[in-house]
Amino acid sequence: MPSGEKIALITGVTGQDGAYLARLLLEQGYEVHGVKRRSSSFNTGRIEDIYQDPHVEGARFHLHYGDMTDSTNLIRLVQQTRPTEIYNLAAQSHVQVSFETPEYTANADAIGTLRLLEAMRILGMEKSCRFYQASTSELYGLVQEVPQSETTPFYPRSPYAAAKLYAYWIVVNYREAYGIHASNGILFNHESPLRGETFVTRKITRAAAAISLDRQDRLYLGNLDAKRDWGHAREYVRGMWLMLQQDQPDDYVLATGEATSVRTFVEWAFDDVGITLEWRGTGADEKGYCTKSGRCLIEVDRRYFRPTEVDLLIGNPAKAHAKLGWRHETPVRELAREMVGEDLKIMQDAPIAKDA
Ligand code: NDP
Ligand code: GDR
Repeated sequence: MPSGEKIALITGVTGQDGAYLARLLLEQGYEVHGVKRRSSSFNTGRIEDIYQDPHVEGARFHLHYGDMTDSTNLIRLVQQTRPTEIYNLAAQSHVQVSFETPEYTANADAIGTLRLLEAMRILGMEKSCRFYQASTSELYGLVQEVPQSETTPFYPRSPYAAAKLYAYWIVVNYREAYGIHASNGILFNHESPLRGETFVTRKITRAAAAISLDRQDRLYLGNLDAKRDWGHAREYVRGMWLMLQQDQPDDYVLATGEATSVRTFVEWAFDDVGITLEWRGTGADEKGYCTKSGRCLIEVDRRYFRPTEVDLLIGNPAKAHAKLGWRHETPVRELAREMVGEDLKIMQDAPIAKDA
Protein backbone atom coordinates (compact mmCIF):
# COMPACT_ATOMS: atom_id res chain seq x y z
CA MET A 1 0.00 0.00 0.00
CA PRO A 2 1.44 3.41 -0.87
CA SER A 3 2.23 5.22 2.38
CA GLY A 4 0.33 8.22 3.68
CA GLU A 5 -3.20 9.29 2.94
CA LYS A 6 -5.61 6.84 1.38
CA ILE A 7 -7.47 8.37 -1.54
CA ALA A 8 -9.86 6.31 -3.64
CA LEU A 9 -11.35 7.13 -7.02
CA ILE A 10 -14.46 5.07 -7.80
CA THR A 11 -15.95 5.05 -11.28
CA GLY A 12 -19.58 3.85 -11.26
CA VAL A 13 -20.12 5.22 -7.75
CA THR A 14 -23.85 5.69 -8.38
CA GLY A 15 -24.33 1.97 -9.11
CA GLN A 16 -25.05 -0.86 -6.70
CA ASP A 17 -21.43 -1.78 -6.01
CA GLY A 18 -20.19 1.80 -6.06
CA ALA A 19 -22.60 2.73 -3.29
CA TYR A 20 -21.53 -0.15 -1.04
CA LEU A 21 -17.83 0.37 -1.79
CA ALA A 22 -17.91 4.13 -1.13
CA ARG A 23 -19.52 3.42 2.25
CA LEU A 24 -16.89 0.80 3.12
CA LEU A 25 -13.95 3.04 2.15
CA LEU A 26 -15.32 6.03 4.08
CA GLU A 27 -15.61 3.75 7.13
CA GLN A 28 -11.96 2.78 6.60
CA GLY A 29 -10.88 6.44 6.70
CA TYR A 30 -10.38 7.02 2.98
CA GLU A 31 -10.99 10.24 1.13
CA VAL A 32 -13.38 9.05 -1.58
CA HIS A 33 -13.91 10.57 -5.02
CA GLY A 34 -16.79 9.19 -7.06
CA VAL A 35 -17.42 9.65 -10.76
CA LYS A 36 -21.04 10.22 -11.73
CA ARG A 37 -22.55 10.70 -15.15
CA ARG A 38 -24.51 13.76 -16.10
CA SER A 39 -28.17 12.77 -16.32
CA SER A 40 -31.41 14.69 -16.82
CA SER A 41 -32.79 13.39 -13.53
CA PHE A 42 -31.15 12.54 -10.20
CA ASN A 43 -29.00 9.41 -10.37
CA THR A 44 -27.51 9.60 -6.88
CA GLY A 45 -30.31 7.85 -4.98
CA ARG A 46 -28.06 5.01 -3.81
CA ILE A 47 -25.48 7.34 -2.25
CA GLU A 48 -27.82 9.91 -0.71
CA ASP A 49 -27.11 8.74 2.83
CA ILE A 50 -23.33 9.20 2.49
CA TYR A 51 -23.48 12.45 0.52
CA GLN A 52 -21.42 15.23 2.10
CA ASP A 53 -21.91 18.90 1.34
CA PRO A 54 -18.68 20.00 -0.40
CA HIS A 55 -19.03 23.44 1.19
CA VAL A 56 -18.57 21.97 4.64
CA GLU A 57 -14.93 21.81 5.69
CA GLY A 58 -13.52 18.31 6.12
CA ALA A 59 -15.86 16.61 3.63
CA ARG A 60 -14.28 13.28 2.66
CA PHE A 61 -16.70 12.21 -0.06
CA HIS A 62 -16.62 14.13 -3.34
CA LEU A 63 -18.56 13.64 -6.55
CA HIS A 64 -17.26 14.59 -10.01
CA TYR A 65 -18.92 14.49 -13.39
CA GLY A 66 -17.33 12.03 -15.75
CA ASP A 67 -17.76 9.41 -18.40
CA MET A 68 -15.78 6.33 -19.38
CA THR A 69 -16.05 7.34 -23.02
CA ASP A 70 -14.15 10.64 -22.49
CA SER A 71 -10.41 10.22 -22.02
CA THR A 72 -9.79 13.95 -21.45
CA ASN A 73 -12.19 13.85 -18.55
CA LEU A 74 -10.65 10.70 -17.05
CA ILE A 75 -7.10 12.07 -17.28
CA ARG A 76 -8.18 15.32 -15.61
CA LEU A 77 -10.01 13.47 -12.83
CA VAL A 78 -7.04 11.25 -12.04
CA GLN A 79 -4.75 14.28 -12.15
CA GLN A 80 -6.95 16.36 -9.84
CA THR A 81 -7.75 13.67 -7.28
CA ARG A 82 -4.32 11.90 -7.20
CA PRO A 83 -5.82 8.62 -5.99
CA THR A 84 -3.83 5.87 -4.28
CA GLU A 85 -6.46 3.34 -5.38
CA ILE A 86 -8.74 3.34 -8.41
CA TYR A 87 -11.81 1.08 -8.49
CA ASN A 88 -13.12 0.82 -12.04
CA LEU A 89 -16.76 -0.18 -11.55
CA ALA A 90 -18.39 1.94 -14.27
CA ALA A 91 -19.90 -0.06 -17.09
CA GLN A 92 -22.91 -0.58 -19.27
CA SER A 93 -23.53 -3.61 -17.11
CA HIS A 94 -26.73 -5.11 -18.53
CA VAL A 95 -26.04 -8.22 -20.60
CA GLN A 96 -29.25 -8.10 -22.63
CA VAL A 97 -28.93 -4.36 -23.31
CA SER A 98 -25.43 -5.01 -24.67
CA PHE A 99 -27.01 -6.85 -27.63
CA GLU A 100 -28.90 -3.61 -28.43
CA THR A 101 -25.93 -1.27 -27.81
CA PRO A 102 -22.83 -3.35 -28.62
CA GLU A 103 -20.63 -0.50 -29.81
CA TYR A 104 -21.40 1.73 -26.84
CA THR A 105 -20.86 -1.21 -24.48
CA ALA A 106 -17.42 -1.86 -26.01
CA ASN A 107 -16.55 1.81 -25.79
CA ALA A 108 -17.50 2.21 -22.13
CA ASP A 109 -16.56 -1.24 -20.79
CA ALA A 110 -13.50 -2.18 -22.86
CA ILE A 111 -11.91 1.04 -24.14
CA GLY A 112 -13.04 2.89 -21.01
CA THR A 113 -10.82 0.58 -18.95
CA LEU A 114 -7.91 1.23 -21.31
CA ARG A 115 -8.48 5.00 -21.02
CA LEU A 116 -8.24 4.84 -17.24
CA LEU A 117 -5.08 2.73 -17.29
CA GLU A 118 -3.55 5.11 -19.82
CA ALA A 119 -4.46 8.06 -17.59
CA MET A 120 -2.35 6.43 -14.86
CA ARG A 121 0.57 6.01 -17.27
CA ILE A 122 0.33 9.50 -18.75
CA LEU A 123 0.41 10.94 -15.22
CA GLY A 124 3.29 8.69 -14.15
CA MET A 125 1.19 6.97 -11.48
CA GLU A 126 2.16 3.36 -12.28
CA LYS A 127 3.79 2.91 -8.88
CA SER A 128 1.78 5.28 -6.70
CA CYS A 129 -1.73 4.02 -7.46
CA ARG A 130 -3.36 0.59 -7.41
CA PHE A 131 -6.11 -0.47 -9.81
CA TYR A 132 -9.16 -2.72 -9.38
CA GLN A 133 -11.08 -3.91 -12.44
CA ALA A 134 -14.68 -5.12 -12.17
CA SER A 135 -14.33 -8.32 -14.17
CA THR A 136 -17.14 -10.79 -14.32
CA SER A 137 -18.21 -14.43 -14.35
CA GLU A 138 -19.84 -13.62 -17.72
CA LEU A 139 -16.33 -14.16 -19.14
CA TYR A 140 -16.93 -17.91 -18.69
CA GLY A 141 -20.10 -17.82 -20.80
CA LEU A 142 -20.54 -21.14 -22.53
CA VAL A 143 -19.84 -23.74 -19.88
CA GLN A 144 -16.33 -25.21 -20.20
CA GLU A 145 -15.92 -26.40 -16.61
CA VAL A 146 -17.96 -26.50 -13.39
CA PRO A 147 -17.34 -24.87 -10.97
CA GLN A 148 -15.46 -22.02 -12.65
CA SER A 149 -12.15 -20.82 -11.19
CA GLU A 150 -9.32 -18.45 -12.17
CA THR A 151 -7.94 -21.14 -14.51
CA THR A 152 -11.19 -21.97 -16.35
CA PRO A 153 -11.03 -20.94 -20.05
CA PHE A 154 -13.17 -17.96 -21.06
CA TYR A 155 -15.93 -18.15 -23.71
CA PRO A 156 -17.90 -14.87 -23.73
CA ARG A 157 -21.50 -15.05 -24.94
CA SER A 158 -22.53 -11.39 -25.30
CA PRO A 159 -21.13 -8.05 -26.45
CA TYR A 160 -20.93 -7.17 -22.73
CA ALA A 161 -18.82 -10.24 -21.96
CA ALA A 162 -16.60 -9.69 -25.01
CA ALA A 163 -15.98 -6.08 -23.90
CA LYS A 164 -15.19 -7.23 -20.36
CA LEU A 165 -12.83 -9.85 -21.81
CA TYR A 166 -10.79 -7.07 -23.44
CA ALA A 167 -10.79 -5.16 -20.16
CA TYR A 168 -9.63 -8.26 -18.27
CA TRP A 169 -6.66 -8.83 -20.59
CA ILE A 170 -5.62 -5.18 -20.85
CA VAL A 171 -5.43 -5.12 -17.05
CA VAL A 172 -3.25 -8.24 -17.07
CA ASN A 173 -1.10 -6.73 -19.81
CA TYR A 174 -0.58 -3.39 -18.07
CA ARG A 175 0.33 -5.26 -14.88
CA GLU A 176 2.98 -7.27 -16.74
CA ALA A 177 4.20 -4.51 -19.07
CA TYR A 178 4.35 -1.55 -16.68
CA GLY A 179 4.38 -3.14 -13.22
CA ILE A 180 1.06 -1.55 -12.23
CA HIS A 181 -0.58 -3.08 -9.15
CA ALA A 182 -3.71 -3.96 -11.13
CA SER A 183 -6.09 -6.79 -10.21
CA ASN A 184 -9.17 -8.34 -11.78
CA GLY A 185 -11.99 -9.36 -9.48
CA ILE A 186 -13.90 -12.04 -11.39
CA LEU A 187 -17.12 -11.55 -9.52
CA PHE A 188 -20.09 -13.84 -9.82
CA ASN A 189 -23.56 -12.28 -9.60
CA HIS A 190 -24.10 -10.27 -6.46
CA GLU A 191 -27.38 -8.69 -5.51
CA SER A 192 -28.90 -6.55 -2.76
CA PRO A 193 -31.80 -4.21 -2.09
CA LEU A 194 -29.75 -1.68 -4.13
CA ARG A 195 -29.66 -3.90 -7.23
CA GLY A 196 -30.82 -2.26 -10.47
CA GLU A 197 -34.52 -2.89 -11.09
CA THR A 198 -34.02 -4.58 -14.48
CA PHE A 199 -31.72 -7.35 -13.25
CA VAL A 200 -33.67 -10.52 -12.68
CA THR A 201 -33.50 -10.86 -8.88
CA ARG A 202 -34.65 -7.31 -8.21
CA LYS A 203 -37.25 -7.47 -10.98
CA ILE A 204 -38.67 -10.52 -9.20
CA THR A 205 -38.54 -9.16 -5.64
CA ARG A 206 -40.12 -5.84 -6.67
CA ALA A 207 -42.87 -7.64 -8.56
CA ALA A 208 -43.56 -10.03 -5.67
CA ALA A 209 -43.92 -7.04 -3.34
CA ALA A 210 -46.05 -5.06 -5.81
CA ILE A 211 -48.32 -7.99 -6.71
CA SER A 212 -48.88 -8.85 -3.04
CA LEU A 213 -49.99 -5.23 -2.45
CA ASP A 214 -52.19 -5.27 -5.57
CA ARG A 215 -50.00 -2.67 -7.29
CA GLN A 216 -49.05 -4.91 -10.26
CA ASP A 217 -51.01 -7.56 -12.15
CA ARG A 218 -48.41 -9.68 -13.83
CA LEU A 219 -44.66 -10.27 -14.10
CA TYR A 220 -43.09 -11.12 -17.47
CA LEU A 221 -39.82 -13.02 -17.38
CA GLY A 222 -37.45 -14.75 -19.81
CA ASN A 223 -35.44 -17.94 -19.29
CA LEU A 224 -36.40 -19.41 -15.91
CA ASP A 225 -33.92 -22.28 -16.19
CA ALA A 226 -30.73 -20.21 -16.13
CA LYS A 227 -28.71 -20.81 -12.96
CA ARG A 228 -26.61 -18.21 -11.21
CA ASP A 229 -24.28 -18.10 -8.21
CA TRP A 230 -25.86 -15.22 -6.26
CA GLY A 231 -24.14 -13.55 -3.31
CA HIS A 232 -24.63 -10.32 -1.35
CA ALA A 233 -23.07 -7.17 -2.92
CA ARG A 234 -22.07 -5.71 0.47
CA GLU A 235 -19.77 -8.68 1.07
CA TYR A 236 -18.30 -8.62 -2.47
CA VAL A 237 -17.09 -5.00 -2.29
CA ARG A 238 -15.04 -5.99 0.73
CA GLY A 239 -13.32 -8.56 -1.51
CA MET A 240 -12.50 -5.78 -4.02
CA TRP A 241 -10.84 -3.76 -1.29
CA LEU A 242 -8.91 -6.79 0.01
CA MET A 243 -7.45 -7.39 -3.47
CA LEU A 244 -5.85 -3.94 -3.43
CA GLN A 245 -4.40 -4.47 0.07
CA GLN A 246 -2.28 -7.45 -1.05
CA ASP A 247 1.46 -7.04 -1.63
CA GLN A 248 1.12 -8.49 -5.13
CA PRO A 249 -1.63 -7.84 -7.68
CA ASP A 250 -3.53 -10.89 -8.93
CA ASP A 251 -6.90 -12.08 -10.27
CA TYR A 252 -9.51 -13.61 -7.97
CA VAL A 253 -12.92 -15.27 -8.27
CA LEU A 254 -15.48 -14.11 -5.70
CA ALA A 255 -18.48 -16.45 -5.51
CA THR A 256 -20.54 -18.51 -3.08
CA GLY A 257 -20.03 -21.88 -4.79
CA GLU A 258 -23.78 -22.50 -4.97
CA ALA A 259 -26.05 -22.09 -8.01
CA THR A 260 -29.80 -21.40 -7.94
CA SER A 261 -32.20 -21.24 -10.87
CA VAL A 262 -34.24 -18.16 -11.72
CA ARG A 263 -37.29 -20.45 -11.26
CA THR A 264 -36.35 -21.24 -7.64
CA PHE A 265 -35.69 -17.56 -6.91
CA VAL A 266 -39.20 -16.74 -8.20
CA GLU A 267 -40.79 -19.37 -5.96
CA TRP A 268 -38.89 -18.11 -2.90
CA ALA A 269 -39.79 -14.46 -3.48
CA PHE A 270 -43.49 -15.17 -3.89
CA ASP A 271 -43.42 -17.50 -0.91
CA ASP A 272 -42.02 -14.62 1.12
CA VAL A 273 -45.10 -12.51 0.37
CA GLY A 274 -47.44 -15.42 1.13
CA ILE A 275 -48.30 -16.36 -2.48
CA THR A 276 -48.00 -20.03 -3.43
CA LEU A 277 -47.46 -20.56 -7.14
CA GLU A 278 -48.24 -23.49 -9.42
CA TRP A 279 -46.54 -23.98 -12.79
CA ARG A 280 -49.04 -24.23 -15.65
CA GLY A 281 -50.15 -22.87 -19.03
CA THR A 282 -51.31 -19.26 -18.90
CA GLY A 283 -53.08 -19.21 -22.27
CA ALA A 284 -52.23 -20.15 -25.92
CA ASP A 285 -48.93 -22.04 -25.59
CA GLU A 286 -47.46 -19.71 -23.04
CA LYS A 287 -46.34 -21.16 -19.75
CA GLY A 288 -46.15 -19.46 -16.43
CA TYR A 289 -47.16 -19.46 -12.79
CA CYS A 290 -50.70 -19.16 -11.42
CA THR A 291 -52.18 -19.30 -7.94
CA LYS A 292 -54.36 -22.21 -6.78
CA SER A 293 -57.41 -20.06 -7.40
CA GLY A 294 -56.35 -19.65 -11.04
CA ARG A 295 -54.96 -16.10 -11.02
CA CYS A 296 -52.01 -16.16 -13.42
CA LEU A 297 -49.24 -13.90 -12.15
CA ILE A 298 -46.10 -14.77 -14.07
CA GLU A 299 -45.74 -15.30 -17.78
CA VAL A 300 -42.72 -16.36 -19.79
CA ASP A 301 -42.11 -13.77 -22.50
CA ARG A 302 -39.69 -14.59 -25.33
CA ARG A 303 -38.61 -10.95 -25.59
CA TYR A 304 -36.50 -11.45 -22.46
CA PHE A 305 -34.60 -14.41 -23.95
CA ARG A 306 -31.06 -13.55 -25.07
CA PRO A 307 -29.67 -14.40 -28.51
CA THR A 308 -26.98 -16.41 -26.72
CA GLU A 309 -27.59 -17.40 -23.11
CA VAL A 310 -25.25 -18.29 -20.26
CA ASP A 311 -26.92 -21.35 -18.76
CA LEU A 312 -24.93 -22.08 -15.64
CA LEU A 313 -22.52 -20.04 -13.54
CA ILE A 314 -21.11 -21.50 -10.37
CA GLY A 315 -17.84 -20.21 -8.96
CA ASN A 316 -15.01 -21.74 -7.00
CA PRO A 317 -13.80 -19.07 -4.54
CA ALA A 318 -11.02 -21.25 -3.02
CA LYS A 319 -8.22 -18.84 -4.01
CA ALA A 320 -9.98 -15.82 -2.46
CA HIS A 321 -10.63 -17.89 0.70
CA ALA A 322 -6.99 -18.91 0.98
CA LYS A 323 -5.19 -15.73 -0.08
CA LEU A 324 -7.55 -12.89 0.81
CA GLY A 325 -9.29 -14.53 3.76
CA TRP A 326 -12.53 -13.48 2.03
CA ARG A 327 -15.74 -15.47 2.45
CA HIS A 328 -19.34 -14.81 1.54
CA GLU A 329 -21.69 -14.83 4.51
CA THR A 330 -25.30 -14.38 3.43
CA PRO A 331 -26.98 -17.53 2.02
CA VAL A 332 -28.93 -16.87 -1.19
CA ARG A 333 -32.23 -17.79 0.48
CA GLU A 334 -31.65 -15.09 3.10
CA LEU A 335 -30.60 -12.60 0.40
CA ALA A 336 -33.92 -13.15 -1.43
CA ARG A 337 -35.83 -12.61 1.82
CA GLU A 338 -33.95 -9.37 2.55
CA MET A 339 -34.61 -8.02 -0.94
CA VAL A 340 -38.34 -8.84 -0.77
CA GLY A 341 -38.55 -7.26 2.69
CA GLU A 342 -36.92 -4.03 1.50
CA ASP A 343 -39.10 -3.87 -1.62
CA LEU A 344 -42.22 -4.33 0.52
CA LYS A 345 -41.12 -1.38 2.65
CA ILE A 346 -40.46 0.79 -0.43
CA MET A 347 -43.86 -0.10 -1.95
CA GLN A 348 -45.70 0.49 1.29
CA ASP A 349 -44.14 3.96 1.58
CA ALA A 350 -44.67 4.86 -2.09
CA PRO A 351 -47.76 6.64 -3.40
CA ILE A 352 -50.31 4.22 -4.88
CA ALA A 353 -49.63 3.72 -8.58
CA LYS A 354 -49.82 0.63 -10.75
CA ASP A 355 -46.33 -0.49 -11.72
CA ALA A 356 -46.41 -2.18 -15.13
P1 NDP B 1 -24.63 -0.95 -12.01
O1 NDP B 1 -25.22 -1.10 -13.37
O2 NDP B 1 -25.50 -0.89 -10.81
O3 NDP B 1 -23.70 0.37 -11.99
C1 NDP B 1 -22.93 0.75 -13.09
C2 NDP B 1 -22.34 2.11 -12.81
O4 NDP B 1 -21.59 2.53 -13.97
C3 NDP B 1 -23.39 3.21 -12.58
O5 NDP B 1 -22.87 4.13 -11.64
C4 NDP B 1 -23.49 3.87 -13.94
O6 NDP B 1 -23.96 5.20 -13.90
C5 NDP B 1 -22.03 3.82 -14.35
N1 NDP B 1 -21.81 3.99 -15.79
C6 NDP B 1 -22.38 3.33 -16.80
N2 NDP B 1 -21.89 3.74 -17.97
C7 NDP B 1 -20.99 4.71 -17.69
C8 NDP B 1 -20.16 5.53 -18.47
N3 NDP B 1 -20.16 5.47 -19.80
N4 NDP B 1 -19.36 6.41 -17.84
C9 NDP B 1 -19.36 6.53 -16.49
N5 NDP B 1 -20.13 5.77 -15.69
C10 NDP B 1 -20.93 4.87 -16.29
O7 NDP B 1 -23.55 -2.12 -11.87
P2 NDP B 1 -23.07 -2.89 -10.55
O8 NDP B 1 -22.84 -1.92 -9.46
O9 NDP B 1 -23.95 -4.07 -10.33
O10 NDP B 1 -21.69 -3.48 -11.05
C11 NDP B 1 -20.47 -2.74 -10.93
C12 NDP B 1 -19.46 -3.26 -11.93
O11 NDP B 1 -19.21 -4.64 -11.69
C13 NDP B 1 -19.88 -3.17 -13.38
O12 NDP B 1 -18.72 -2.91 -14.15
C14 NDP B 1 -20.40 -4.56 -13.71
O13 NDP B 1 -20.26 -4.83 -15.09
C15 NDP B 1 -19.48 -5.41 -12.86
N6 NDP B 1 -20.02 -6.66 -12.37
C16 NDP B 1 -21.19 -6.69 -11.68
C17 NDP B 1 -21.65 -7.87 -11.14
C18 NDP B 1 -22.93 -7.95 -10.38
O14 NDP B 1 -23.43 -9.06 -10.19
N7 NDP B 1 -23.48 -6.84 -9.90
C19 NDP B 1 -20.87 -9.12 -11.29
C20 NDP B 1 -19.63 -8.96 -12.00
C21 NDP B 1 -19.22 -7.77 -12.51
P3 NDP B 1 -25.55 5.52 -13.81
O15 NDP B 1 -25.93 5.30 -12.37
O16 NDP B 1 -25.60 6.93 -14.24
O17 NDP B 1 -26.23 4.56 -14.74
P1 GDR C 1 -26.72 -11.44 -15.68
O1 GDR C 1 -27.90 -10.87 -14.75
O2 GDR C 1 -27.07 -11.45 -17.10
O3 GDR C 1 -26.27 -12.71 -15.05
O4 GDR C 1 -25.62 -10.29 -15.49
P2 GDR C 1 -29.46 -10.77 -14.99
O5 GDR C 1 -30.06 -10.63 -13.65
O6 GDR C 1 -29.79 -9.74 -16.02
O7 GDR C 1 -29.84 -12.20 -15.62
C1 GDR C 1 -29.64 -13.41 -14.90
C2 GDR C 1 -30.34 -14.55 -15.63
O8 GDR C 1 -31.75 -14.37 -15.54
C3 GDR C 1 -32.33 -14.63 -16.80
N1 GDR C 1 -33.62 -13.92 -16.91
C4 GDR C 1 -33.80 -12.59 -16.92
N2 GDR C 1 -32.92 -11.58 -16.80
C5 GDR C 1 -33.41 -10.30 -16.81
N3 GDR C 1 -32.57 -9.28 -16.64
N4 GDR C 1 -34.75 -10.04 -16.97
C6 GDR C 1 -35.67 -11.05 -17.10
O9 GDR C 1 -36.86 -10.79 -17.24
C7 GDR C 1 -35.16 -12.38 -17.06
N5 GDR C 1 -35.78 -13.59 -17.14
C8 GDR C 1 -34.83 -14.51 -17.04
C9 GDR C 1 -31.28 -14.14 -17.80
O10 GDR C 1 -31.54 -14.68 -19.09
C10 GDR C 1 -30.02 -14.63 -17.13
O11 GDR C 1 -29.77 -15.96 -17.49
C11 GDR C 1 -25.33 -9.74 -14.21
C12 GDR C 1 -24.87 -8.29 -14.42
O12 GDR C 1 -24.75 -7.68 -13.16
C13 GDR C 1 -23.54 -8.25 -15.12
O13 GDR C 1 -23.05 -6.91 -15.14
C14 GDR C 1 -22.54 -9.13 -14.36
O14 GDR C 1 -21.30 -9.14 -15.03
C15 GDR C 1 -23.09 -10.54 -14.24
O15 GDR C 1 -24.34 -10.49 -13.56
C16 GDR C 1 -22.16 -11.44 -13.43
